Amino acid sequence: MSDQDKAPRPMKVLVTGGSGLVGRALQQVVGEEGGAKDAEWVFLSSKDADLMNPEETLSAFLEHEPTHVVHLAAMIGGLFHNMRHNLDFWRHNVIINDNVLQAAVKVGVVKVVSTLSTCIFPDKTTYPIDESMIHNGPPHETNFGYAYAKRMIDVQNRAYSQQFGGRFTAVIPTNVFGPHDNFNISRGHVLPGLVHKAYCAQKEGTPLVVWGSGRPRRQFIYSLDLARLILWVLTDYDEIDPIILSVGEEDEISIKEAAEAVVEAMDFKGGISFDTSKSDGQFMKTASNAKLRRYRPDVAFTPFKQAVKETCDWFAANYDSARK
Ligand code: NAP
Ligand code: GFB
Repeated sequence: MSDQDKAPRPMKVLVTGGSGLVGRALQQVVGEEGGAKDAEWVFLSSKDADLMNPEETLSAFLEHEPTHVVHLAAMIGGLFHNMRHNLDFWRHNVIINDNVLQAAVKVGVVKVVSTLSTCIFPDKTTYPIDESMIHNGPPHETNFGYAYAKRMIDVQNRAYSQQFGGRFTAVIPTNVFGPHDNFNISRGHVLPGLVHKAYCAQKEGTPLVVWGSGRPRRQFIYSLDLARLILWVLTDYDEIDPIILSVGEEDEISIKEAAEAVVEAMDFKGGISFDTSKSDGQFMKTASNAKLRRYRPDVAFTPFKQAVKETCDWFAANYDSARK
């Protein structure tokens, strides 16, 4: 019996990187609010398969036979981790991405949603950045390894979709934060780093040290809001071209303002100091969410201070088990 005669397989979604910040948010949203109708969900961690290994990757895909994939798995980290490991960020992500997309084709996955980042856009650019600008020039020198690896997903998506006809697309989140983040101070991102540092400074009676000048600007999206949007992309977005998933330009804040939000959420009384010997990294990467709003005029985001408070409360309640 040909494939065409077979009834379409029931929807089964395989999530790579299911144990990370975004993966755990997706698990929560699917569990509490329902995922795609009647779909079965499988969330992988590296314990299930090392996606750097092509055999283990294919074996996981053959075991689960997904119809859809949300590809979150990656080597990721904050500015300072990227600055120290550009080659590792390039190699790990290029290998993981090729293994995952190749395995998806081999088991007949009909749609893959991969993840880029707003930090992969050209450093010298006009603002706000939009989806058309990904390949218009070199990325910032602090994270070029990660940036080029992620940009190749967009190239692969076009090639796979052209050659095999599947719908391989990608989302482009801005800086994400929330429960289950990587709170490691030297390898993690700014918000979890500030939460962890404020928690320790509170216990030690020392000031909160913010790295850099505090002047750079960022847009932050709460992991649960991002998870809801990824779910929408999985079920309702049919372009191969990627889509930025971010709060609006008007919600961009400075690192100093982000630190002040953490101080308020933790009721921290120890004062803030700035270690300007540390890099500021990219000053800004203001992204437009106009394309998202064209599709989803109703889109709403958790108020930033509420999201920071929920993240701080989660960290304090899960300090012993949190990644730090
Ligand atoms: P994360 O918290 O660091 O989680 C990474 C996930 O990838 C974990 O589940 C990890 O598994 C898995 N993984 C890493 N290496 C693996 C390997 N060799 N084999 C199998 N699994 C592996 O990352 P995240 O913040 O959730 O990011 C998810 C996606 O969003 C990434 O593609 C990232 O580039 C993108 N993104 C993130 C941000 C952000 O600010 N966080 C911003 C823009 C885009 P283990 O738990 O077993 O290690
Ligand atoms: O999240 P982050 O590390 O990465 O933020 P990027 C770096 C900015 O926050 C710099 C300041 O301006 C830092 O000086 N900062 C202040 C801190 N205190 C801290 C702290 O305790 N920890 C950290 N990490 N920063 C990343 C890319 O850029 O964006 C990655 O390098 C990734 O590839 C991520 O895509 C989303 O936002 O600068």
